[in-house]
Order: sequence, then structure tokens, then C-alpha cells
Amino acid sequence: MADYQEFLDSIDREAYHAGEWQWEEDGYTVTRTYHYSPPGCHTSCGVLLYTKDGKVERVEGDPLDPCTNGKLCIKCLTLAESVNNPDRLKYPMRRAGKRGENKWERISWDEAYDEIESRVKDIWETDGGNAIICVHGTGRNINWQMPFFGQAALKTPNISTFGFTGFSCYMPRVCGCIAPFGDFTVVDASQAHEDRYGNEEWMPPEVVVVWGNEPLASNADGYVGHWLVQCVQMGTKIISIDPRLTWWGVRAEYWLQVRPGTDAALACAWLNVIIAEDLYDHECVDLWCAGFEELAEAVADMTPEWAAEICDLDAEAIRGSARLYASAKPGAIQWGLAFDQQLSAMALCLAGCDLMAVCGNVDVPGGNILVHNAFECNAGYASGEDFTPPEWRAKKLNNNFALSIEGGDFVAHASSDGLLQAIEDGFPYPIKMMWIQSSNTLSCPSQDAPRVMHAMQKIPFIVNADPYMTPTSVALADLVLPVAMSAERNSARTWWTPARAMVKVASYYEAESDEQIIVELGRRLNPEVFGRWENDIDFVNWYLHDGTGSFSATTEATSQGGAKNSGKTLFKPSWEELVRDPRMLGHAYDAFNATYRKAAKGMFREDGSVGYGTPSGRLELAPALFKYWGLSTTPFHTEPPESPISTPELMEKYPLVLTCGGRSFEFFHSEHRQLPTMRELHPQPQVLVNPQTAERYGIEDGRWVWVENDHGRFKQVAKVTPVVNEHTVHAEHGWWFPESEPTAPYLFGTFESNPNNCTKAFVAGQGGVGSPIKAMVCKIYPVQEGDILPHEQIADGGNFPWYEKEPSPRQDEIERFHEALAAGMEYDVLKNQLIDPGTGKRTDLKTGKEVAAG
Ligand SMILES: Nc1nc2c(c(=O)[nH]1)N[C@H]1C(S)=C(S)[C@@H](COP(=O)(O)OP(=O)(O)OC[C@H]3O[C@@H](n4cnc5c(=O)[nH]c(N)nc54)[C@H](O)[C@@H]3O)O[C@H]1N2
Ligand SMILES: Nc1nc2c(c(=O)[nH]1)N[C@H]1C(S)=C(S)[C@@H](COP(=O)(O)OP(=O)(O)OC[C@H]3O[C@@H](n4cnc5c(=O)[nH]c(N)nc54)[C@H](O)[C@@H]3O)O[C@H]1N2
Ligand code: SF4
Ligand SMILES: [Mo]
Repeated sequence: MADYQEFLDSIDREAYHAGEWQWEEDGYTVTRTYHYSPPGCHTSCGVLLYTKDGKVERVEGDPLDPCTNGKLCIKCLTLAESVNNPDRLKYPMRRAGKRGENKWERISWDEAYDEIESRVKDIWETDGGNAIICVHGTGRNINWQMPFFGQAALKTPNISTFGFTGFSCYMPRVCGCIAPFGDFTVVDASQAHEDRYGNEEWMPPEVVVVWGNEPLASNADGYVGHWLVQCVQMGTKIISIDPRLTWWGVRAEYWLQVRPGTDAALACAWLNVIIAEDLYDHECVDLWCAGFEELAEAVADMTPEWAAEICDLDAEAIRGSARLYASAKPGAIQWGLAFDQQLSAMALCLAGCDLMAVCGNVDVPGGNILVHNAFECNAGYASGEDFTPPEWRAKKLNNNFALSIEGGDFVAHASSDGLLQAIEDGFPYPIKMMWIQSSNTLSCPSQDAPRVMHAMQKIPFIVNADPYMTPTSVALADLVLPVAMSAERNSARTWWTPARAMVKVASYYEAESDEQIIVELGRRLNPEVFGRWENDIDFVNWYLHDGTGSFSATTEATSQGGAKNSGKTLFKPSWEELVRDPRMLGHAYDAFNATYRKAAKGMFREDGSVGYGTPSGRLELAPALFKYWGLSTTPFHTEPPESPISTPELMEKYPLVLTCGGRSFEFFHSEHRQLPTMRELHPQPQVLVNPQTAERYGIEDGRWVWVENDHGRFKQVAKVTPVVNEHTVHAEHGWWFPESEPTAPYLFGTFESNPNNCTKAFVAGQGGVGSPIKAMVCKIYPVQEGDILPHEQIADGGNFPWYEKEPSPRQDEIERFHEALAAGMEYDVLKNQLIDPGTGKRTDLKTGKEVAAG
């Protein structure tokens, strides 16, 4: 559809019931609405749901939806398979055998809520709300609901993606961008305009750098991949930076097959070329940027020749691609998960922003625009914190408090490793309950999955609210709550623009939506706050209508700094309007996101003055916030902890570089493995191996292969293919086998193919952010009959025989802490001091020195 108007003109609008949100057709009720998890996805596309007797039977794309123009990926096209799946949880259930035995008794919702209420209240009495951990996964339709619930109802500050070292998804990009720009950035593919590619101000980017991201398979972070395909059809050129050849690489002017984990060196070399060759945008740098001198000095020696050695690239290709990006007016950078999953995470994100800024590509048509949640409806991560008692809030296990990382407190989530330490060692205090809502912790997010499983066994009470019975639930849950799926919930999303609504048109046994569960339990645990909402729709309207109550749904994106709302958005749609109003029909575009050059128009600063939402009002190439956060203010490269450069001796044993987690069309993380269509298309986990590598190690296409490092091993099926080079293999993540044995130790085979047998907790980048899980080393060898399987090794010895546990940075303190407690000492958590109950003397746990009284 290179000609957008032609496409629009070709639609028979009447046949698609333009102007209606619901109608009858061939015995079906058809509803025009949006999909948003479950099952998971980061975006929300326009769907026509065909239902009969409260059951979804068919799903089609809605060509009248301007967000997606009727395109759907296979995950929405098979939605009926997912929501009607007999494997789904039908009723609340209580564990009836031991953990891992998969024995359950059906209970009523009231019994489930009673039990949760009484356990939570007991923990408040004995340990305080901070002894409860709230766990969510990635950005599904729970991201504003659950942090609010955790803080306001469970009264805990400890909310996070548990098991996920270094916040190594999205948080580095969010913080790495908010510091220099004041707001988050995405590539402008016209998505903020209702008239889309036909918009008069918009133009397609001349060049898009698709960097550590595969937008077609992942549609990640509120960004739909086919928007960029449309740009390519309109002439956009591509630079692909990826160790794997993708759809983008095939069409690229430059495909830079970077060695995994070395992108920061490449980014610094691009900056070097652009500054040394005077290719930057002088007007933008002079008028709008701060810190140029500091940046120029920092990258002065980081030449393409220097980076070429590190990145395994040709220096001329680095130079040529840098020139191409710098010459594009506009150019844009589409960054992805690989930015977060390396040790350089924060520095790399900064380098990416520096590149956008010095080339004058920020907030211009077809560049990297700065975005807010639609209509500035944004229940930030701290939206419920006023309802957590201050003494419990002070004990938030962030990187700084839990791991003593300097600065270390700029991510809103609690520190995953800090939580792991608290569970494993009871330090600085023990954990008594875990509330999981939207995470299959064992199968997917947990680095060092076996270690996390053993740790979680120590938590006395675990509740998991999920639509399916997962390995995590079988292994660890005491209560499971059946969650309603997308077509079964009334909800809304404002992750960028437009605002979109979901409407309930189906139901499944006793499954309840996340909003219903939260309101219901919230009313029991904190009636003062939750009592104002009768139901899910009231709760959603509070979110959308922010500010009508005594507290606001709008807070900053991180604890310091962050996307500040202008406070000037007066009109905000209600859920009912979003769903049914003929001007909306499920979606509404807002003016803020559709406006370019917002800094010049005074739209970023609370007082309406010209400038960006940064301390200096400029695009900060060497951000003040980085300094405040204890980070280097200029970009640099950190070599992966294990690599041909940092550990050449290890390469004899583990000669290959291992990257993992590239998304596939069929699955969202560990989801969708139950669906026959998906498994027909993608039956087994696949590891990509270059033909030369396969020959060297006796690997055959289609045969099972062990991938092993100094931590553990897992097996996947080899796909022998030249899309990766002979030094690199690329494995999938999130695999379990719902068709197999559920009970422990097998647990649906969750450990058999899990690359997180090989990833490590407590290995993180600067500021405790970023982890090197896309850049490990490994060896590969064919699976033989009779080989001992991962679950057997884990069941026998707790972990792989050659496994070594990564210590916490506070290991010494933990040991002293336990010795002191055994000797009858007391501990002051907030001061990190031991107290002798006899004399009242205090010693600092860290230094071991006596603390002067007073
Ligand atoms: N080795 C390796 N590991 C990785 C990655 C990688 O690249 N490599 N990627 C990592 C990344 S980036 C992330 S973000 C994490 C993701 O990790 P998670 O987000 O924890 O992903 P899942 O394991 O799919 O668990 C999600 C669970 O939530 C349920 N669910 C889906 N939608 C909803 C909903 O709306 N409400 C509720 N209550 N439940 C829902 C699903 O049924 C599923 O069981 O994994 C990480 N793990
Ligand atoms: N279908 C589907 N969609 C998803 C998800 C899913 O599980 N399934 N998960 C969602 C989540 S939580 C996230 S975070 C996003 C992630 O989605 P993306 O940001 O697209 O990330 P990935 O698919 O992990 O990897 C993207 C590319 O990075 C390449 N890569 C690997 N290592 C490196 C490296 O060191 N440097 C560079 N430059 N590239 C590297 C891979 O080969 C791959 O092509 O997707 C979201 N969308
Ligand atoms: S990206 Fe795919 S799964 Fe996600 S909402 Fe759109 S069509 Fe559905
Ligand atoms: Mo993610």
C-alpha cells in the first residue's frame, strides 16, 4: 500500500460498518475493539471479534482502524484458539499436595480472597508490607494496574520483574533516554496522526537504523513493525545492526553483523566519525544541545578502526554507515532489546540518544519523536506509593538499598537481585509472600532459573494470577487465580498513542479480569482507597480521567526526573466514550503526540517555557542526571564479562558466542505453547548455527543440540543456516512443553531448553543496570540418547554439577549478619547496624566499626 490514499479509497466502508462499534452479522455479534493481553503482546491492534453465545469464534483485522489498517499477526488471528483453550484455568484453586505435585482443589473466589486477605494482614502485623513481593512480567495489560495495587492494597514498595537481573528490558532505554531528552523517544512512522501516512506534516524517515530490534516479529514496546515496512515502501533506507540476518538486513544499505554485546563501541565510533568529519547538525547542536564538547572529547579516540576490532566489523562499513545516517534528513534509530541486554546498557542508550540529538533528528517529522502516554493518562510506577506506610516504603529493595550500588536508585522497579538476595538470605529482611500477576517466572524472565526456583521454595505463600497453569504455578504456587483474557475484559491502554479501549464480549468459566481481581481484593485490603470503585470500569475511568479523585494517576516515569506531563491536556475520554462514541470507536488520538518541535512550542516544561524537559532545558549530550545517578556522563564500551577479548582462555573451552531471545512470530515469551497452530508452525525450540560451525562440531540440521557454558546447559533443535556467522549461535527463550509431564522435577520441561540455565544473577552493568545475556560464550555438541537431562541434574544436585553461584556484592555483610544474629545480636535494617541488646552498642555491618552514640 505504497499509496495510502489509494488503500483508503479501496475499502468498502459500509461493508465494514463504518461508524458502528457493534453489529449483528450472519448469526454472530461483531465487535469493533482492540486486543491487549492476555495473551501477551506489547501493542494493541484493531480487531473485529465475532462472538456467539459469549464465545469468541473468529477474529479479523479492522481495515478502518488507523493504527494498523486491518493487518493482524498470527497471534491475534488465532485468538479464538487461545481464549477457548481447554488448558485454561477455570476456577480459583488451592494447592492440595506438595509444591510440584500438581494437586489442586477447586475453591470459590470468596475463599481465595479470604485466604489472601488474612495472610496479608498477618504479614503486615509480623513483618510489614515490605515482606511481600509483587511480580509482573513485561508490558502487558497490567502495567499500571498492578504497581498501584501492590502499593495501595498490599502496601509494599517491592514491585518488579523478578529474576530479571539488571532490569535488562526497556528500563535502560527509558532511563537512558529520559536523562538526556526528558522524555521517551520512538521512530516517527506517522503513528501519532489519525490520517497516518497521508498527514501533511509527516514525511517518511530517509534512513532508519534498525538496531538490536526485529520490529516485525516483536512489535515491541507499543510499536508496530509493519509501520516501518510501509516506510520502506515509501522509500526509507535501512541500516541493520544485528548479528543475525533479518528481513531488514536483507533489504539494508548496510548490514553490520556486529559481535553480540559490542554495540556501544560501534555507537561511539559512529559519534567519532560524525563529529570528526563535521557531519553533525550545527544548528541543532548550537541551539538545542548541551555538553557537545564533553562528548566530542570522550569519543575523539574511538575511531572506526578501534571499533572494527572490537565489533568484528569492517572499519569502512562503520564509516560509510555513519555517514549515511548523518546525511539523512531525517534519520531515525529504531532501538531494541539488545540495547538493554548487554553490560554497556546505560552507556549504549546514551550513545544512541547522542546520535539522534547531534544529527538534529529529535522531535522532527520522520525522526525520533518524543512521546507521552495518550492524553497524558499515565499511572506511573509510583502511583500508589502514598498509600504504602512510609516505614515500609523506606525499605524498598532497590539497587542502592539492597545491593549498595552507588546512585543506583533511578529505576522505579525494586531490584530483582535485591529481591533474590532477600529471599535466599533473609537479608536485609525475609520475604513472606509473593504475588505474581503476569509472569511465568521460572520459564522465562529468571536469569539462573534453577537458582530462582530453589530460592522461591523458601517463600511461605505464593499466589499466581494467570490464565494458564504454568511451570511456575505447579512448582511454587499455593493459590492460582484464573485470569480473564483479552476479549473478556473491560480495559484501556494509553501506552503511547492513540488511547485504546478493550470491551468484554466473552467469558470463560469463573475467570475474572485483572481489574476485577484488583478492585475486589483492594476493597478488602484498603477500602479507603479502593472503596471508591464499584467495578472494573470505575477503576479504568479513574486511570483515564486522572485527577478527579483526591489522588492522581499521573506520576513521573522514574523516581527522579522523567516524562512529566504538561498538565494541559483538558479533554480525556472516558472508557464508555472510547468504546462507543462514533467519533472514537475504540481509539482516540491526542494532540500532544501529534505535534512536532514541542520544545520550541513550550510543550515540555511545566512553566510553558521553550526547551526540553531536562534540568538544562536542552538535549543533554552529557546528562546531569547520569552524574546524579552515579553513571559516566559520556558513552563508552564495556566488554562482555566472557568473550574472546575479556576471557581468551575461556574460548578454548567455550569457543562460540551465544546470543538468545530473538522473538518469533508465533510466541509471546513463554505463552502460546499450548496452541496447535503455533506448534505446527514452530514445533520445537531452535538454535541457529552457521553451516561451517555445524560441520566443525558434528551438528545436523533438525537434530537436538546441547548448548553449554560454565554455568549450565540446555538443548534446542539446530537450524543450520548462514544468517549467523561461524562464531555465533542464536538460541530461543521461553520454552516449556504444556503437552508434557507437569509434575516436579520435570515441570513441563521448563528447564530442558531454557537458555537461562546459562545466564547469571548478580552480573549487571554500570548502576546495576543491563545484563550480558545477549553476549555469552558457549560450546555446542549433539544430544545423545541417554544424556542426563537438565531437570535431572537440577533435581539431584540442586543445579548443574559444574555450576558456580554468582555472589551478591554484599556477600561478606550477609555472612557477618548471620553470625551476629546467631550470637543474639539485633539488626537495624534502615541503618544497616547491628545492636548488642545487652549494651546497646551499635556496629556498622558494612565496616564492622562501632558507631558513635547519637
Ligand atoms: N534468555 C532470555 N530470557 C529472557 C529474554 C531473552 O531475550 N532471553 N527476554 C526477557 C524479557 S525482555 C522479558 S520482558 C521477560 C518476560 O517475562 P514474562 O513477562 O514473565 O513472560 P512469560 O514467561 O510469558 O510470563 C507471562 C505470564 O503472564 C500470563 N499473562 C499474559 N497476559 C496476562 C495478563 O494480561 N494478565 C495476567 N494476569 N497474566 C497474563 C501468561 O499466561 C504467562 O504465563 O523474559 C525475559 N527472558
Ligand atoms: N512475538 C513476540 N513479540 C514480542 C515478545 C515475544 O516474546 N514474542 N517479547 C516482547 C518483549 S518483552 C520485548 S523486550 C521485545 C523485544 O523485541 P526486540 O527488541 O525486537 O528484541 P529481540 O527479538 O530479542 O532481538 C532483536 C534482534 O537483536 C539481535 N541481537 C541479538 N544480540 C544482539 C546484539 O548483541 N547486538 C545487536 N545489535 N543485536 C543483537 C537479534 O538477532 C534480533 O534480531 O519484544 C516484545 N514482543
Ligand atoms: S501485534 Fe499481533 S498480537 Fe499484537 S495486537 Fe497486533 S496483531 Fe495482535
Ligand atoms: Mo522485554
